[in-house]
Amino acid sequence: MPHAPSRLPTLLLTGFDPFGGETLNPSWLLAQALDGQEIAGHRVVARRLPCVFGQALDQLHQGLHDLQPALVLALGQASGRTDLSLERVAINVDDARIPDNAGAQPIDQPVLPEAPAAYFSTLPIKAMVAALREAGIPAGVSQTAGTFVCNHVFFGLQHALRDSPVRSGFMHIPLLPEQAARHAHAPSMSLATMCQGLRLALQVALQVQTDLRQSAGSLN
Ligand code: PCA
Repeated sequence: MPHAPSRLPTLLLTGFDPFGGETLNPSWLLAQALDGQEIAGHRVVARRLPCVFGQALDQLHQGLHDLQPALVLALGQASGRTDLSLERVAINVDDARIPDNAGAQPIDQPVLPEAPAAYFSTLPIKAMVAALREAGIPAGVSQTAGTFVCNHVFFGLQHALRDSPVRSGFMHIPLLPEQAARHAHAPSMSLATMCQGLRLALQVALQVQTDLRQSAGSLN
């Protein structure tokens, strides 16, 4: 029996506003491209976050509250990246090399003063990377999400869901070819390839989540 759309559990995808002089941010284009789609029995809902310390986390928290998602993946642009980068760890540091879109430039500040130094992604990042590579899509595990607004959101996300069974994580993506064309030797990836890769990565994340639930159930 097909589910009515509203009955499907929600998969929250976030992307960011353009920043740093760009007129677009592929992370939002990618989230938007999957908005409303069904992936492995889940309905994708895309939310756009401002590239602003504090405000981005407020809006993320609002999305978590409104949507009560079953899985969350935040996306961000990372110039210089050559592949779809599944981030392993979020650190409790805001240290901005450039101002955010509201002009703030925190240096050596904690994201959340009372929180631990770091959180790991709770997504099956190795399985996601393996599936992407198998499908011919460049992907890798990244050991740092930086210390700008992306890491800030990733850290706040993992903190918000720290006692929850809901899995969450962050993926950095390369520039689009039209962005990379304005710089010398800048790596890029087409939106179509990113879309294909993201759908596959999410399928794997949801499948592993289901497998874990089933094996947990079988222990009871
Ligand atoms: N990338 C930035 C912030 C927003 C985005 O898309 C980062 O990597 O921190």
